[in-house]
Amino acid sequence: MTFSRPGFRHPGLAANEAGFYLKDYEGGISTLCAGCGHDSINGAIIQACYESAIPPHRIVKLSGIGCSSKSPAYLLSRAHGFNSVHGRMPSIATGANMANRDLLYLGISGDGDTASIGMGQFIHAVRRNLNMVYVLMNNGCYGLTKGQYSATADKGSVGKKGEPSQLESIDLCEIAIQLGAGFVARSFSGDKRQLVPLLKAAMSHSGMAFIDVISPCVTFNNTPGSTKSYHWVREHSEATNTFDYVPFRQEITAEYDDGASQLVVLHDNSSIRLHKTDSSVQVTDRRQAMNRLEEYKEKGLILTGLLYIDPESRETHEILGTTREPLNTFGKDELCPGSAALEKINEGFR
Ligand SMILES: Cc1ncc(C[n+]2csc(CCOP(=O)(O)OP(=O)(O)O)c2C)c(N)n1
Ligand code: SF4
Repeated sequence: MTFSRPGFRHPGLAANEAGFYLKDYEGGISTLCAGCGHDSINGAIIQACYESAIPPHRIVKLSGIGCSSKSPAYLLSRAHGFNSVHGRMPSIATGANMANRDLLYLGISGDGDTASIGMGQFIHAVRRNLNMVYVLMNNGCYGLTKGQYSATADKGSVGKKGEPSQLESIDLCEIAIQLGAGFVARSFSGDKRQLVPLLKAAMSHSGMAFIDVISPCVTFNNTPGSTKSYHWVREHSEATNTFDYVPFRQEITAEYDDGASQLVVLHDNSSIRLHKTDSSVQVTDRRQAMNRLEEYKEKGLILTGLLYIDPESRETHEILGTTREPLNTFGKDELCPGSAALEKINEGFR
């Protein structure tokens, strides 16, 4: 059953620079459990798209299967959408992106969807540095199928039923950094102040922007012994940096404390102004990013914020040297250049 929102909008609410209201970015009413972290992330995505003034019809929302993957029903009802099979979102995103590079690809997945059945798909999309925003709603369990541990559940973490998790957990941020994602961040569904600017920066980044958002499952994995519960994450998270996202059209008037801030310019000339909690933190250094993640894990802490960024990142189309034009804009002449052109191509293979 689909629950749709009433068309009413508060007359006092302002339109963004593209002329759209917050309402234009909303979707159907959520059917997730009350208090589910995924709903907060969806709210942050809606806010980030509205503030970034991206026309909704320029966005493609994609997902797999799971409570998290139901999210595209709850946001961006005016965007293009594809709800794929379990774990297959990255290949659908790859195909669509190859056909039309002009749209913003927003993939939403769960830790079960990505770290188990979809792991092979995930790592290859990352390795190709596909130009997309990949939001992982990470609750450490399979919410939709009643709370079994997922591969991101920490060893020793205790869910609602059964034994503590016996296996090593997979850290998808480390994998993303290692395999070449140009933008990797971790956040918490309960921290909108951090998550919204992270999403806006991710949308401006060219290449794979992966955000692992810890998102408690209130029904199956919000127990005192779970490392993905609201209580645990609030008590054990540490931000690597706080930052502002500065859109290109805005004048950049950064005030820096010596040695404590860093400006990272993104491909569209927007920028991220980082305020580092520790001035030795170098987010553009891949090895440091990996070490930092491990260091905090050893201390039993969850490191949040922007973990790694490569401002020189080259996305799939740049690597492959493909055409700038979306394939659906090609006419007969481009698609069929004639036998002389074909002969020339064939000549190159002889
Ligand atoms: C091919 C296939 N295998 C298994 C399932 C059963 N299944 C549905 S959702 C899911 C896991 C969902 O976990 P996650 O991606 O973490 O999402 P959550 O529900 O926790 O948000 C599984 C195993 C399925 N739908 N399809
Ligand atoms: S079962 Fe868990 S993940 Fe699914 S909607 Fe409920 S709280 Fe969210």
